[in-house]
Amino acid sequence: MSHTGYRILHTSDWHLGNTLHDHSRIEEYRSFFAELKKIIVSNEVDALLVSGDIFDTGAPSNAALELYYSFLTSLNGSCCKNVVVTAGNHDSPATLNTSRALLELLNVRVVATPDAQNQFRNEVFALPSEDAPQVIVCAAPYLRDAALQASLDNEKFETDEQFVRAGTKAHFAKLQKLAVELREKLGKNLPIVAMAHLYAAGASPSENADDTEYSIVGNLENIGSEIFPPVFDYVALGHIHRPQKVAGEERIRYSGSPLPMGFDEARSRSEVLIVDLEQGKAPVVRPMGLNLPRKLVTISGTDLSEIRGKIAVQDKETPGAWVRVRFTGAGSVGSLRQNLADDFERTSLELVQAEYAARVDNSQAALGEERDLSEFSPTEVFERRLESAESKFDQDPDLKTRVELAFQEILKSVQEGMVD
Ligand SMILES: [Mn+2]
Repeated sequence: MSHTGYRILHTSDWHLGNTLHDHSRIEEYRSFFAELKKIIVSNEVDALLVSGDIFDTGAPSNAALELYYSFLTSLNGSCCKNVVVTAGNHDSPATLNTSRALLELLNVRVVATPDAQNQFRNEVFALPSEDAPQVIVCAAPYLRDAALQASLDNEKFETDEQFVRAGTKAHFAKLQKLAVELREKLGKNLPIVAMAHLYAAGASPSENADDTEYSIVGNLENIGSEIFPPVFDYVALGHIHRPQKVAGEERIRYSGSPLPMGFDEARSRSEVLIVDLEQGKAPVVRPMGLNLPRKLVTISGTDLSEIRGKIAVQDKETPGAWVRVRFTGAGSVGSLRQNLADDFERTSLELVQAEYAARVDNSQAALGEERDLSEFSPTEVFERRLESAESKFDQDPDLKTRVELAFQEILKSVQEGMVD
């Protein structure tokens, strides 16, 4: 599909390395990347923009890193001559920066750390190059306190919320100024695209009533969409996992995450966005649907026989699905996992999570000792052990983080050993 102007593909929130209750999702990611490559090539996309949360954790597994590098390398020599990757709140800037110089050789630009010393000039550049510019990009990573503080030139605010709002606004005002200066220098009326990883006011995190930890994280306050005035022809947002426009504006969009990050985010489709940018014209946005390689399904019932009946039906409707069982009745029937093991054995479904709704709804009760060990994930068990050893970390708070990272690393290598 040939085109005039410049064609970008906007995606975000890959969360590579994500596991669902200790089930590896590597196969789903392989399928996503194969589909993404196909969309890029068949639509002759010029540049790929990934707006944060590349990895699920700051210490991604080797398998997650391998997926990332293999995919980026596979674009070399294709129509997609440029890639821009920004850090999200889940990413460790240091981790992304380890390969920044190397990826630069493949025309992959990694923006993980706002460079306050240099007035954030590392976030503003022309694509595909300054010699033959087609678009100007303001690529802001997730803004932590230091970057917000520097953007505000150390002005003080009463509340965290005011600080985050004002800091974010000041940051994009600085980027806008740099972009307009660059546009004047290049002497062309180039479109300007912003990338950001934040929670914009008017966006809804999830289709479900229960928001997951992935939807609203950290010190994210609602950022008003007015921080993106029309000088930004398109705003490629990350952070919210459900694709949507912000404040009804065609040009301000969340692409959403390609995979649902848990049963509360289960959905029938995901998407990436193709955006055509041309001087003096409004951008044209086309959502491209993605096939979800594996369905996530919740089966709930007030007793075991109701749940058993639904398992048989679900097996016909969504073969191969991963299942969360929610027991919504009163009282307890002991370990749901053990009770239902034979039933799942007879199907193509996989029981990933089993829970008592009453205990989840009352998280204090969920911490009671009635739960069977099999209902805990290895991470939950380890976290409990750490809690009981809390006093040992008093001297060195970093030690706890290092121990947690080391545990995740060991866990991932064990899990991936089982998959591959
Ligand atoms: Mn995310």
